[in-house]
Amino acid sequence: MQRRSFLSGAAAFGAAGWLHCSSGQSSQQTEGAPVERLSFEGESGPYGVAQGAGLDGRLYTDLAQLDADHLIVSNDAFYIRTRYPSLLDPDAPWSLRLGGLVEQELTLPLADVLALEREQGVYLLECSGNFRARGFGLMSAASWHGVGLLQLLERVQPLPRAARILISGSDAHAAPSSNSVTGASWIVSPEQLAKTGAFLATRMNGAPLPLDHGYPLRLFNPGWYGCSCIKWVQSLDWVADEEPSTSQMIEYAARTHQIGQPALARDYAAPEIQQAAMPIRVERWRSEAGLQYRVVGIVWGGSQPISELGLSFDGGVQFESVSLAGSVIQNRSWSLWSHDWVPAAPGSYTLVCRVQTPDVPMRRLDAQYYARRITLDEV
Ligand SMILES: Nc1nc2c(c(=O)[nH]1)N[C@H]1C(S)=C(S)[C@@H](COP(=O)(O)O)O[C@H]1N2
Ligand SMILES: [Mo]
Repeated sequence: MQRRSFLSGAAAFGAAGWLHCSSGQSSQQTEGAPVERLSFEGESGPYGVAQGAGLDGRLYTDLAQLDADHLIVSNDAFYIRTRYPSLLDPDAPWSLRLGGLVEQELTLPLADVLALEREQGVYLLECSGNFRARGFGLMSAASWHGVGLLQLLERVQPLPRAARILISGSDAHAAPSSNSVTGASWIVSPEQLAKTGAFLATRMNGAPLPLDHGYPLRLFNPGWYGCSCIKWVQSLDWVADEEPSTSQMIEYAARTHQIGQPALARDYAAPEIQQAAMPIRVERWRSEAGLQYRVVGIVWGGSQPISELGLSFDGGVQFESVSLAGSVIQNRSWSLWSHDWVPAAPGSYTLVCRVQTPDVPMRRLDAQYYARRITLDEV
């Protein structure tokens, strides 16, 4: 296989709606080899279009469009789970109340919070209910501005019984939902805050938070599932150690892999995204040398850099090694990988990934949660 010609021209799918974040040099033109993108079975959009309202509002991101020049999703294409509550008024004044078990409650006007914002970096967000039928499109990455939660909490004096922090957002939707519980709040411990570096996001890709993404303030817990990242945040309350889990925590207990439904917030495990990986597209290239296939994928989650991935085409019986060759240097966002594939025959293939590094927790890879299926009519 002629690897070099095969790997040039990587920007074939560079698309509107994605932020171009390279130095501007690389792979703008695709010469020669026409390339097709094969679709995964049982998956369909529409992608990139906001649909529905309130708690049932969604936008699925088209992950197949990711490439080295488009690793940040623009605000318009970023996935949505729950749209802007219809009973909120974006023009009304907003404030953040710091209260609960404190010596004296404090209300900060939005401007005082915004005055503290700073760049936080690029982080990925994934819905714990991400699912195959919509191409696992409930996942995106953006660059964020915000204010550290610990920094805000310094403004009030907790009482001795105060042990945890309840972060509450609005869910003022006119229409109820048949699939979701109304009420959006999450409880974290100060230790968890220190570990994740949680912040109240104020900007997404440099712009003020879009309405659907939590305007004007949304919680961001780096490394945790999206369900914990409360939008339209109105208050931070110190609460006691016996504080019950919130309705949002209970609703997402199974999806965040809790044991049962922990009644108390202190028994609720941090909803961490463990090491994950999946293919995002299969490319078929036609050249003089014949047909060539390339699998492009992502790795994300986890808490330690990994250097090698296993990719299986037979549902996890045999694995080919995919070197990540220094490309994965952090776990905050996703990283791209690619693998030249020489299928033996036409037919159906089930693609699954695993991580070879011992002792790396990867619950969803173990369960083949992100398996994707493709049929080749020719090789
Ligand atoms: N107030 C509020 N915050 C919320 C939700 C919600 O329904 N209401 N949904 C959560 C879920 S399940 C996810 S996955 C993320 C989605 O954030 P996004 O729409 O900005 O991508 O928001 C979280 N924050
Ligand atoms: Mo979610």
